Amino acid sequence: MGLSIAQKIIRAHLLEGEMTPGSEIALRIDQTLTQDATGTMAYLEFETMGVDRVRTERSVAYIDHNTLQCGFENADDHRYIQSVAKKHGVYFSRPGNGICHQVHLERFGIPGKTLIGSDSHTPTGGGLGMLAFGAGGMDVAVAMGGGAYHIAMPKLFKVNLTGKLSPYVTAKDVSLEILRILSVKGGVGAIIEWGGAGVSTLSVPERATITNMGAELGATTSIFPSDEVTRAFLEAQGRGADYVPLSSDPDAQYDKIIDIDLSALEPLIACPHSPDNVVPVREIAGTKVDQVCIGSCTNSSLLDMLKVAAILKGKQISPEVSLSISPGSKQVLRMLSECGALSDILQSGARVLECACGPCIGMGFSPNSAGVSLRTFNRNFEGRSGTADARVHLVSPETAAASALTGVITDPRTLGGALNVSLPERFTLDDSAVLAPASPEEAANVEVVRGPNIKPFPACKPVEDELKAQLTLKVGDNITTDHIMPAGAKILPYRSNIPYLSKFCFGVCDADFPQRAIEAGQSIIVGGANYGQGSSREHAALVPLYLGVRAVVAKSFARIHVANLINAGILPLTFANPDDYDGLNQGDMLSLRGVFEGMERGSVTLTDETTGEEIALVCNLTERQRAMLRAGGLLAYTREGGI
Ligand code: MIC
Ligand code: SF4
Repeated sequence: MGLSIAQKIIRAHLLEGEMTPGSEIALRIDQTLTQDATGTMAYLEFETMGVDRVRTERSVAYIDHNTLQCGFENADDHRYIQSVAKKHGVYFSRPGNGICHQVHLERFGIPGKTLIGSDSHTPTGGGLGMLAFGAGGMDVAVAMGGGAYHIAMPKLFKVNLTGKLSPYVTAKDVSLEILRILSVKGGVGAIIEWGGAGVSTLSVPERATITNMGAELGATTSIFPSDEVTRAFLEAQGRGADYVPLSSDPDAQYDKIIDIDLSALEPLIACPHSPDNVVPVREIAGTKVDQVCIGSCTNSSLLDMLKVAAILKGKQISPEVSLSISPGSKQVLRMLSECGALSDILQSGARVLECACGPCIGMGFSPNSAGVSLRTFNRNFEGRSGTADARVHLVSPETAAASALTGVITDPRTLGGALNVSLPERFTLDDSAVLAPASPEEAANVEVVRGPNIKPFPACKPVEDELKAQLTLKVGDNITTDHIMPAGAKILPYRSNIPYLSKFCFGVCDADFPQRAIEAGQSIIVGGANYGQGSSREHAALVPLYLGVRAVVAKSFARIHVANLINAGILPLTFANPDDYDGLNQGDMLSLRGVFEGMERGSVTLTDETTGEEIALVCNLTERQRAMLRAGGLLAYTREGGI
């Protein structure tokens, strides 16, 4: 039987396991990336492993999320990351150089290689034919130390593209279309391969927009073939030597095939508060807009920005709209400036922000009260923008720019004409903001600089055979890690200070939770379906751990979050019968007995001591995960000699 692209890359990197969907596989990892908001923790974890120098082919530490430096906290964390990277063989991308995924695509991604990153949008690299996964910081630390990355072998979905996008219909609309079809849970447990005749009509940045937003489907990762379009992109980046062709065999088998005719698509928009709440733009055209933000790792490439500049050229934005533009990288910003497009953007009245995540992670630019914000980003979760009652919509750069001009939601096709924008044959190359690590000989003299904002890591405890704990929080379906551990300008500086962060845990759902959890001592959280979707932040596991959470019972979990819970030594359990969720009430005293045997068997009974009800739970863990939970999490497990 022929192999798909993902299967070919997995086979070439398989250290353990078999490529049977659901069974655990261990993969050799060629490259890693970190960003600052998850990176501090990842490097602290790496340091505890006692490995002198990273054992990957390339590891890069980016500073892109929290670049405001409102106080010493950030600046200190950046210095820590810069020094620890230098000492241990990691390249350091300075603040201002750009968003990790955009810069990695431009400068470091290589078709056919494996990449894990402590950021859920790492699959952006799939646009270049990399097998790239988002992961928790601990998993990235282990990979930097030369350890394997363990995942359940995913199912394979294929999206068969035909036709060609019409003017003003974009790769973002393809992403929104697949979200409309599959929903935010539809990709869980699957790798999505994009193929078909339509692929050759999409440039690498367009492909990367699509693989980036595969994270919103819950997919393990997404990948495109590596073809002549890939070669041209790499050559334009001065990296033609990195090109390798990659395609699936004609008889490769997939678990699901979805057909999308690019010619039939129209501009789409995701309405509040979920990326899968998608309708055609024309259906809500005319709605007044307060703010438009263009950028983020989804839509900040040179191609995106050139289209935006072409739409804005010679026009003024509506006086009612505040428009921000964050180019994805210094390369993009420089090239916009070199070709004059930056002037077109500036004369329109737009505000140009730093090449960083910025408003996407609530680092400023929060909308006004109940404001309607149109963003070219990938997430519109409630409260993520920093304004609790904001109404955030996700759109393409074309829809965003057109709406900024008119002041109302606007289908960009009404602009008329066509945008004649193409990628250059050569990008401006300047890697001066990427600092190389010290040589192995010099590394011993590099001092790692630690600021006072770095607080000790919360103590992980081994799972016990018996657990009696209060149900301190019951939440519904599709809870995101932004609900569990919010980000934004006020608290992002504290990503290396778990005690401080804990005050904000579940703040969006129930601000009293942290206090209640502390009073309860030990607790259990109950969640609905797709618990923990969204960001890879391991803080959404470490902070509950600090607050005494010992187990989470949910209808189902998102992939990265469940791995983070296990890495932190928190027991994840699912309902054998999802209807049993209804019988559990916040405040009930719950108990689990015979946990060790239950973990081996794959099932355990939960007793609700308050109501007397017994509930069957599933405990679906691999042998390695059981060992990690018995040891008290991944770090304890690696210290005991596991990998
Ligand atoms: C996000 O988009 O939610 C983030 C911020 O990039 C996160 C990482 C983080 O929380 O630091 C992600 O996607 O993993
Ligand atoms: Fe940054 Fe937003 Fe991309 Fe996350 S989704 S990496 S916050 S730009």
